Amino acid sequence: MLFRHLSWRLYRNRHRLVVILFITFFIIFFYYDNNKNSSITSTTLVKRQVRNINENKIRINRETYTIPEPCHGCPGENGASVSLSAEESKGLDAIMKKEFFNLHASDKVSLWRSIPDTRDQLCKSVDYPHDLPSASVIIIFKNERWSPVLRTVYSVLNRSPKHLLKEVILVDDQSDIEEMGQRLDDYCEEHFGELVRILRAPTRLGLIKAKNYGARNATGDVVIFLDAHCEANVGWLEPLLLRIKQKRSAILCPMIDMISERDMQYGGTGTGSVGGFWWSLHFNWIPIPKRILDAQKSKIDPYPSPTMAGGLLAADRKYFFEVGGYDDDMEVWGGENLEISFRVWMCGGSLEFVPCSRVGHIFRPGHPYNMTGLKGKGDVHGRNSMRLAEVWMDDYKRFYYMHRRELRDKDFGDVEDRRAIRKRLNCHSFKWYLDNVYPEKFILDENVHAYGELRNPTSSLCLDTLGENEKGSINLAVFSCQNGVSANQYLTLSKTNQLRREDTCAVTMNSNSVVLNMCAYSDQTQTWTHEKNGPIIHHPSNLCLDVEGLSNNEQIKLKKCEANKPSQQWLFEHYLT
Ligand code: LR7
Ligand code: MN
Repeated sequence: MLFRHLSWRLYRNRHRLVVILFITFFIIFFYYDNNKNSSITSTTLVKRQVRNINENKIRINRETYTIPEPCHGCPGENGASVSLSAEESKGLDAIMKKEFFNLHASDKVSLWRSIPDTRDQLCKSVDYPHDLPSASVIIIFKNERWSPVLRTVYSVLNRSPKHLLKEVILVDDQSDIEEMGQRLDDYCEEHFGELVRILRAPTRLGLIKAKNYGARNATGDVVIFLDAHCEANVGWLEPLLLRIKQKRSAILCPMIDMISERDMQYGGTGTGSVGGFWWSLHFNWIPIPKRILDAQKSKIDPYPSPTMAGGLLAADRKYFFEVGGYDDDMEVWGGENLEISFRVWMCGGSLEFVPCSRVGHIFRPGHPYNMTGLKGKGDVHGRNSMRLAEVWMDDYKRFYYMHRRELRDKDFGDVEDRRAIRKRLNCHSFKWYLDNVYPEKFILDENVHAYGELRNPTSSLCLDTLGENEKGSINLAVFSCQNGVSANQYLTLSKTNQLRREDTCAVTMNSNSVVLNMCAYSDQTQTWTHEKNGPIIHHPSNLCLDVEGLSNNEQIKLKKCEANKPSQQWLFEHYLT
């Protein structure tokens, strides 16, 4: 009887029962899911962010996408540095060794965090036309991690006017990281739809070919390359597109802000530099030459730079290929930035920095991928640079081989296609580039009275840097002469009477010791006079370089000049005047 009564009541309330069961099921499900995510590891953090997005019901669609408000009070907001608890720091050393940045800190930061607007005030009041060329943003990656890659994507989606962003193309250069496979495909399809495309490289391309591959598949008017650990800042896109609209042969670089690899802090960068290069074909920064500053009408106007750092650039897509894209036979990493810099200038285009466009980049002290290409015995930068020197630098390639003697008879592959570009576009010579684009560049055997090794014949000791890194102040020392073979012994007496290497000049710090400093920061009132086989006299002290009592590795000294004293006689390898 009782049973009958109960079953009747249950039957009468059956709809309510279904609802109750349904709710109970959901509570259990969410409880379980939350617990799964309660211990903080990099993957669970990522999952949590994925869930945040679901909760916010974001459907990104080409016309209407919106990205949630930055997460107030969350770690890393407004570009702040992120601290980790002792628990979260576990295993960090191993991560830093593998990834070369703090992945745990990155995973704590929202994928669409806010960052400080680092632009000059003037940039904020520029009115950009609505009608600008459209952009394809190409992000290449090899073994990059989920949170920095997606933060790069979100920063682009978040801070680009919708009507100007044609697409984001992710080029996966055969990453070995599982989460960047199917899971990334699913995530992108679900959240970004057709706006973000993923291309999987058929073989390991290396970053240079990966950029070509991405660009060949792009459909926007303009291609913009980004590394996969960047954050595009407010208003980054419009100034690039406007400049390309004005000049289709301008290749543009945003200003590169710093994201700390240790704690994810976003910091602005100064605008006081342009790109230069060392004759060893490494990139360097130099202070903006006065001639460039003088020509700039407003400090927020784009300004020319002799070279660019590398990765982050915008170009008219068709022009990019007309002027030769990147060299498809360069491997893995390096050299392509100087190659495109020389090429664009020599072939009638220009390379410009755009102060109002800012993009942050995580600078890592190493690479989370294998750097040995198949050719050139693993020295990918060396071989890539040979290719660029052989095609673009004419006789000036001698300075590269001065640094890299061992490469002189090495194979650098076939460069006929690259030389054909030079011919087809009727490009200028490298001398033209040096004279017109980079007149500040010191030419080691032209802007000089004498050059080569600097020998004291009696002792056969030569002045030598001992291979010290010349970025800081280093001692000028002596070492047995190497008969012109060692780049460490290369010195010049410049036309301005500096005792100078490529970018460092000899000066005295206290009365009689001699050091090499960056010439730009050296005391330019310190000069040297010398005649063949005679002494080298320092001014204004009127003391002479003297090897008396010195042996290998010791710092050269200045002593009172004495006529015909053998330890004060010097001979350069070559004299011009
Ligand atoms: O085989 C590879 N395949 C790739 O797709 C090797 C790398 N990559 C990807 C990689 O995942 C990353 O997204 O290529 C991108 C660049 O590699 P990074 O970030 O390891 O190198 P980097 O930051 O030292 O690279 C700088 O120099 C390179 C020289 O070839 C390229 O020009 C990079 O684009 C360049 N990066 C920048 O210029 C960022 C700003 C630096 C400054 C100032
Ligand atoms: Mn990088």
